[in-house]
Amino acid sequence: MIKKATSSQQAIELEDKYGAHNYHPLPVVLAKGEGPFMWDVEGNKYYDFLAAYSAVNQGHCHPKIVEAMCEQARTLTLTSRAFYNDILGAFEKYITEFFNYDKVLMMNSGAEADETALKLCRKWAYKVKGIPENQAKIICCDGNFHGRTITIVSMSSDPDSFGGYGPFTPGFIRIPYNDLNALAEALKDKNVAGFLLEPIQGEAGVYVPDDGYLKKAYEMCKANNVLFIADEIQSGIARTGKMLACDHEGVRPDMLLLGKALSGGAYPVSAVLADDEIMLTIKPGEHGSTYGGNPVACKVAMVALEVIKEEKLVEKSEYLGKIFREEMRNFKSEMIELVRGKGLMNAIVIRPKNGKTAWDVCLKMKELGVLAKPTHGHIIRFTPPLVITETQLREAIELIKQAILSFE
Ligand code: IF1
Repeated sequence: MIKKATSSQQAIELEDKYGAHNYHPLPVVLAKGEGPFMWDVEGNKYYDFLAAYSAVNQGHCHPKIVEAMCEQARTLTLTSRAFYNDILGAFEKYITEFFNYDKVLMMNSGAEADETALKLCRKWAYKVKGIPENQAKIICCDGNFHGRTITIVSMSSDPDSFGGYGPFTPGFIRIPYNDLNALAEALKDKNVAGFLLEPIQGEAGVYVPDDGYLKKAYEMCKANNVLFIADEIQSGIARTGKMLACDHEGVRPDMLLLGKALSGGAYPVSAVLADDEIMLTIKPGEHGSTYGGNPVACKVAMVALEVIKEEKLVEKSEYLGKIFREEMRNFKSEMIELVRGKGLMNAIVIRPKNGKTAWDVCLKMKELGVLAKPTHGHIIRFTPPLVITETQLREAIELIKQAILSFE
C-alpha cells in the first residue's frame, strides 16, 4: 500500500528525488477535488482555474462519472480489441450520433488522437486523393500544440517542445496561424493532404483567430481537396461556449479530435471522428492501441458527455465567460495588457511590473485561494471547470483582482 505524503513539503521532496524533472509545478500539493475546488494536503481550499488544461470541464470527481467508472471497473476493464465487448459498439454509436460523423476511432491520450489523425490523413492522401506514396504533406500552424510525440513536435515552432529531439518527421508545412494568405500559398502544393489546427490555440495563450478565419480556411481546404482537421482536444466539449469551437463559425471539420474533457478528467480517453471515406482507409491490423476504446473509457466518456448536456455546460460556459472577460477588462491595472478568449477559455496577458511577472501573480493567487499557471512566461490561462457557479466565479474574480492589486 503506497503511503500518501503527509505534508506538501514531503510530497514535493519525493517527486524531486524519485520523479523525472519534466515539469516545474506551482508549489501546491493537491489531495482532494470536488466540482470547481481542490484542497491541498494541509486542507487549504482552492478554486481550480486550470481544470487540468480543460480536462475537468465537468468538475472534479463528478459523482455520475465516478460511479460509472467504478461500476464498469468492477465488471470488465479491458478486453483489448482482439475480441469484441458489450460496451464499445454502443459507445461508438452514441458518440458518432452526438457529433454527427459516420465513425470514430478511440485512443487514450490527446497526442495519440493527433497521431491517428495524421496517419488517417496520409492514408486518405494515397488511397483516395491519389497523392504519390510518401509525398503527402500536412499544413500546421506556428504556435501549435498537439502533443509531445516526436512526430507531433516535428510540427512545433516551440524550441521547448522540439529542442534536442531530432531528427524530425518530414512532411509538414508550417504557416502563421490566423493567416489566410499563408494558407492560400501553402495550398498551391498539390501534395498537400490536410490542414491540422486548433480552432483556438491553447498553449499559445488562448489565441483566438479573427472572425471568419475558420470558415474561410475550411472553404479553401475544400476547394483544394484538402482535409480540414480540427484539434478540439482543449477547445472542445463546451469549453468555449459552444459544444465545439468550430461551431462558432458553423464549420464541420473533416476530422474531429477530442480528448481531455471527453472523460471529465477521470480517465485518459481520446477519439478521432470522421466519415467513412476517411475512416475506412485504415484496414484491420493497420492501427490500434491496447487500451484504445476499453470498456471503462467508453463508459466514462458516455457519462461525461451526458453530463455536458444534462447540466447545460455549453450555455453556462458562454454566459460565465462573458462575465469573466467583462469584469477583467473593466478592471484597471497596469499589469493587465489584454484579456482574450471565448466561453470559459480565457487568458490574461500580464505586463511585468516592478520585476513582478505572471508567475508572481500566480503565486499570489495561490495564497488567496485560486490556482492557475502561466504559459509562455507572461500569459495566464483561466479555464475553470464549467460547473463553477456565477457566485463562485465572481468570488474567484475578486481574488484574482486582489492578487494583481497586491503588486500595484
Ligand atoms: C503537457 C500544453 C495545454 C492539447 C491539444 C493535443 C494535446 C494537448 C490542443 C495532447 C495537450 C496539455 C499537455 C500538457 C499540458 C497541456 C497543454 F501546455 F502542453 F500545451 F493544454 F496547452 N492537443 N495539452 O492542448 O494531449 O497527449 O496531453 O492528452 O504536455 O504539458 P495529451
